[in-house]
Amino acid sequence: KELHIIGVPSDLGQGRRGVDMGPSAIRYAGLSGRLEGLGYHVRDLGNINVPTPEMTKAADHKSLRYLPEVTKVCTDLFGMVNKVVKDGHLPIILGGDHSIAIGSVAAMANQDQTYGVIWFDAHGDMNTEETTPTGNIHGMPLAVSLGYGHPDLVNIGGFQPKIKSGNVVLVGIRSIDEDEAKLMKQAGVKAYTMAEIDKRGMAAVMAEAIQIATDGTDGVHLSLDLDALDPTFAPGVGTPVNGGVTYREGHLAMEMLAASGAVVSVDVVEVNPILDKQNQTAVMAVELLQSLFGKTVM
Ligand code: DIR
Ligand code: MN
Ligand code: MN
Ligand code: MN
Repeated sequence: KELHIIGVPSDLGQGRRGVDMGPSAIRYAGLSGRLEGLGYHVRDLGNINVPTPEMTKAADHKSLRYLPEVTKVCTDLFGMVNKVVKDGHLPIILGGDHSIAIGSVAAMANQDQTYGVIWFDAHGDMNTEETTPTGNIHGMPLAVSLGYGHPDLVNIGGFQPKIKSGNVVLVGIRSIDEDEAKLMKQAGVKAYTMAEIDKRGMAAVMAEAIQIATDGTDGVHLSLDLDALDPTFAPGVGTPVNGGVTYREGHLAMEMLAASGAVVSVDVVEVNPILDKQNQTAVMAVELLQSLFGKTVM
């Protein structure tokens, strides 16, 4: 299996500039070479074309900012990831903000096989137009994938919902909006908070998460928001939240996913080099991907 990298330099789903430079920062941190070092054939397909916020003069929707642009970007990404998977390769999608996962999850859901989803995040990403406190679509992609939200987003790819809540797991959450929590409960998404990771340990939590995401499915899509990690290790994200996943907990989670052999596609999102120190968040992302793709001590 070849690893195919797709960059999505979008900051349309986020309030702050800079996360559009995530794909460059992650490439600069040596992603392709590190994965080749593990014995993979790696192909970088370049970036999807994404408009900048400054290009859009149209009246913006307050509770769904840049809706037409995000819809277009996610539809393009859907097409590209769809082709990579149909050709038998494993897509690694570099964000950009987390709104792009609407496109990648849609593409995985469009295959003959079924996939579970493990969503690493400080946030729930379960807001809708009705619940969002910010209007930023990067706070909505999990809800959209489950069929909740604006029809333009929910229907990308021409079908919905993309995933069943019974095979979806959130890991690392510690910042959930009030009305977002209601939808999470209603949707029945399994969510592992940081408190639960503290109490039970990452190993126990990940063993359960992998069990849920692989139960009756043919593989797992990992959506990795770098803000799941503690800002000590990943300061270069748009919405850092203290009390996150540590360096070793993050690697343990990736190592357990590697051992499961279940991961078939990955998003790496929310890296913002402008807010970073010495590109350490992109370096962290690359190191986590090395563990995810099988790097071990010996
Ligand atoms: C917040 C922040 N819940 C929102 N979400 C973020 O805007 O909906 N997701 N940062 O990654
Ligand atoms: Mn997110
Ligand atoms: Mn987040
Ligand atoms: Mn986000």
